[in-house]
Amino acid sequence: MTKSILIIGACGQIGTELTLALREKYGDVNVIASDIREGTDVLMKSGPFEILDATNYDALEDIVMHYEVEEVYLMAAMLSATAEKFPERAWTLNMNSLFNTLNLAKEKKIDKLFWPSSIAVFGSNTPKEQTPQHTLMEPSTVYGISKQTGERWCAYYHAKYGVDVRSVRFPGLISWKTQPGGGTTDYAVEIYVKALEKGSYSCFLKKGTKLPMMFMDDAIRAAIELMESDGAKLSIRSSYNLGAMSFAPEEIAESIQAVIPTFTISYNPDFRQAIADSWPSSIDDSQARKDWGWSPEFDLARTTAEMLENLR
Ligand code: VAH
Repeated sequence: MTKSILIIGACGQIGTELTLALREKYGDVNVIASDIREGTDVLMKSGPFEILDATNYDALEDIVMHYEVEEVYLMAAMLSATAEKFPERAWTLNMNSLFNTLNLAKEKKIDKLFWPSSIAVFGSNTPKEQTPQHTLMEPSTVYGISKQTGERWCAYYHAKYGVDVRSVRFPGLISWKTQPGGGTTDYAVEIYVKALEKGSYSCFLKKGTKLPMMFMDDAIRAAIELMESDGAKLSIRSSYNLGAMSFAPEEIAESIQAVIPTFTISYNPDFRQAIADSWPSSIDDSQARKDWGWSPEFDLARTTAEMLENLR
């Protein structure tokens, strides 16, 4: 019997590609996409879709009961840069959507939940290189605070109620199918678009700002592999560190110049520089590799090739 899966926030940067990948794997009709607004034509044409405000428990429960949903991927959130502009709205969306899904699992209305955390849970006094799975975490952004608190609630609901919730701390994600929205790492997507459009890019982070990054195909595979792994082997129910590569803006520029020699980059840091400065430079994801066999497949050169080829 194929499982019934609900994606909340299916029109976002991760949600769009996650929905298409899950439909490919489990069949279009078994994967229900939902979001506060409609998404890309490709997404909307590929299977069932419901308009859903993830902070509305009754509306969420109706969809879960109607489609007999067994697994939920909760991808709806307000990201770091936007959350600094609307702190209360960010907290409400990021936390109430999580409580709604954790409570559905507690009441046994769904069997399993995936919820993405982020490297944003770390702060300026966290060790920056090879940031450990367990370490000092004093996030200084609304988004990071909501993700750190969310991790604690996930661990609590697992320990107290046996909820099967699984999570990874995503680094900055690079994709071409959907524009990212409101993130500090979005420069790593914009740079490719501008390289093709204008041949130059004005970067909102300064040279030398090294951050953990990942190509979207790796991120989608990580979420699905974690959800399909043997729960008995999972020693972390807050959120797993997850890594793939780390680089600074000038390194992306160099990888683009290897393909487009005339490409130029300039640096004009804005308020997002302080956010990026509070985050790690690289991540120790050895616990994910040990517990459920994580292994990334995309490095910067392969990412640049994929981005330029598909955006062209
Ligand atoms: C953001 N893309 O920039 C997200 C992510 C690690 C960064 O959480 O807010």
